[in-house]
Amino acid sequence: MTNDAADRFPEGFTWGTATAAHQIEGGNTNNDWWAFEHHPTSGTRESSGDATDSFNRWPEDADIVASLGLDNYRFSLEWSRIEPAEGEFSQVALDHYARVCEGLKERGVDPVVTFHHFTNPQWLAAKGGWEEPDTTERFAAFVEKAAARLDGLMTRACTINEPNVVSMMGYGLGIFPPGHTAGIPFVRAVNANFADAHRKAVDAVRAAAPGTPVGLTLSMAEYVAVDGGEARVEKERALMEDMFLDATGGDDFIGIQTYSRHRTGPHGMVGPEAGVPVLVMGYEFWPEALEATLRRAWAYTGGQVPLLVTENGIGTDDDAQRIEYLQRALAGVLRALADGVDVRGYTCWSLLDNFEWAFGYEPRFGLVAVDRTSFVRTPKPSAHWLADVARTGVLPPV
Ligand code: GCO
Repeated sequence: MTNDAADRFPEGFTWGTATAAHQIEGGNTNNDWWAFEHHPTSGTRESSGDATDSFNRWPEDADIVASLGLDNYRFSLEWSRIEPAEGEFSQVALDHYARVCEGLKERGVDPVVTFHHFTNPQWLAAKGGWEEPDTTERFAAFVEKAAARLDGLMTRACTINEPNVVSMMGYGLGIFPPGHTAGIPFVRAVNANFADAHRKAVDAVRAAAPGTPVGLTLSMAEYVAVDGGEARVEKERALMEDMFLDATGGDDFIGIQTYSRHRTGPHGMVGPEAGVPVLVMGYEFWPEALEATLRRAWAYTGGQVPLLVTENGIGTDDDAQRIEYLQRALAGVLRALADGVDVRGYTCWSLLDNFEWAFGYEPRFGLVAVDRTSFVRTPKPSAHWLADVARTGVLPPV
């Protein structure tokens, strides 16, 4: 680690903020998450319901991103709206997302489109979901269709969001759909399907929307070996990260998504360290994890593919803590840049307080608060703080 990092981001470094369809649109009743939320034993705290009503209010969201002067907005397509039954595509849904892209561009904001962000159409789940190798073909067909409609409108395409989280949470721990606790070999098999689907999706984007930069967005953590946990760390990372990093060769970027660190002993995760604040998500307040994961992704892949931070942020009701988190995380990005890690941009999770999956609406990751009844949006001080950094390219001292 060097101590002489500049306080300024390089020319062309991009700034954005992110959301995902199911977390903000509302009324996504035709996907597996909706079914899971409403299943009495799933453990999900509440229904996504109307979410932030962004299916209707996306112009307001786009106005906010533009008013903050951010370069781009990353959002996701809801597969169950676009392909409500297998092979049956909704022109209205495709046109909707095309309008979102156009609306962003009219406001000077680059659309960054994620094709899969956790949710699956219920028909796909009924056919076996991601444990079924044929799902990779079905996904590629959807990607090709959607990419063709959005050709020329997307600035970047992200194939699959955090496939490692979907497989571990859904097939290992049972807290995401389909709610299985099937064991590590099963998780590995699902991972392999996701890695294969990513490759097929890259090909589909390149065929249908040539020239659109495309990559995977991967959840990473700073793994710390505790009490002789080194071998265990290697095993966990191989399953959670390396299987996917191995599938990124030839991509245009790798999307790095980091929130905290994992302390791992010889038998598995050991939880937070005494004295380190623990967030509502149950993990440590540890903004330096971003620097660690950027360095690891870069070293592991041999610097072959540029990196983009496609998610980083914090669920908290204390917005001053959010600013501290962002500031320290961004200081880590500057240190990594100073050491030659090719990081092209930073995307904050999230634009809005939204539906945080099994946790419901309690964790608030937004730069912008959303009233749960009126849907009124109110930017927080952290939104203006990030806007200033993006505008000036200068990080105030930590
Ligand atoms: C994630 C996600 C988001 C979460 C965020 C905060 O990719 O895990 O992309 O959906 O809301 O990470 O936990």
